[in-house]
Amino acid sequence: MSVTREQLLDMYRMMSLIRRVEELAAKAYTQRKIIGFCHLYIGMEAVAVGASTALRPDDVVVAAYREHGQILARGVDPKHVFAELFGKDTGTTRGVGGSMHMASREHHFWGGYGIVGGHIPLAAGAAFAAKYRGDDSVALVYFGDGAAQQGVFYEAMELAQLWKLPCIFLCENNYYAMGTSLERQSFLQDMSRRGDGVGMERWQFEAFDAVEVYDNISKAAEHCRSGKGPVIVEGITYRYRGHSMSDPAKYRADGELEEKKQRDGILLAADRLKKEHGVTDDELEAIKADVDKQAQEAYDWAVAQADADPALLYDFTYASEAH
Ligand SMILES: Cc1ncc(C[n+]2csc(CCOP(=O)(O)OP(=O)(O)O)c2C)c(N)n1
Ligand SMILES: [Mg+2]
Repeated sequence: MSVTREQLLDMYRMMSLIRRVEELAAKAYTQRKIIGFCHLYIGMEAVAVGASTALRPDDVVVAAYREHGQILARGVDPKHVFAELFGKDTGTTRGVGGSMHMASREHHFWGGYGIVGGHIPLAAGAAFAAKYRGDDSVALVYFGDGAAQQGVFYEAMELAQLWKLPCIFLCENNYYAMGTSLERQSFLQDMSRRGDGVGMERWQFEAFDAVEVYDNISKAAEHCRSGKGPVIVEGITYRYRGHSMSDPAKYRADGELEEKKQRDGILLAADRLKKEHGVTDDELEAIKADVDKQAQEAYDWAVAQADADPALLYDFTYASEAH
């Protein structure tokens, strides 16, 4: 067993927290408390939680726009995530970014970006910085199967490989890019094979079980830290909701969602905790209740915060002395 009982309990708690935060966000969106786009991470929690558990606090994470769960998994308080969603001054990006633009300097989390694939070179840049400084931190970038069709992704991989940068390219293959299924958008079904063209270490793995994700990302991080250069890994996952809040996801085959839910990351972690560590149903229920309370308190706190200051709007567009 690669993770300890305590780590697995923390992973179970974090996956449950992400799901609850996302459920509350979905509700808030329908009440127009959240404006603009909103992409939920429900169903994919095991990826961010397994990956974050395998990383060190000083490692950099770069994310796209489906990043609420990814920033929570790095330890950012749900209060600030909700505040950002509601456009409040105490949000992760002072309320001027919203759902698609959450970042935390303290947590080395640099997201999110709405241009599909456009964020991937930033991770190569962060990995370059780590190598230049001579520390052994790594950069990990999350991107989708759709982003793996973008040209800029190849350029980032090529430079990372040429300069042996400590970068983990983590493709979250959830089978869809908006409403377009993987078979309709890509000849290759295994995005890690994109690495072959630049001679990069690569592999594909199933990312439904957070422990499996932990093992694979630990291996990838070890590879990068030992100076062997970047890796590209593809985690097979699935999103339960539509692409964004405006998508009812009618393009799925009948029964597909129900089938995928059999391998729900929270259920798999609960199974492991019970079978491998003797954790009881009551203990798991208590964690769920505690998480629900934490999420609701964070939500209520955020609703009561002051709105973002419109005068800040341009401050974050260009670097300045003040920030
Ligand atoms: C350059 C660019 N092209 C198109 C879009 C519109 N768009 C937004 S998300 C998306 C799908 C991306 O799918 P994927 O990379 O698989 O990520 P997922 O949403 O599944 O997490 C598209 C085409 C965009 N935002 N940017
Ligand atoms: Mg996708």
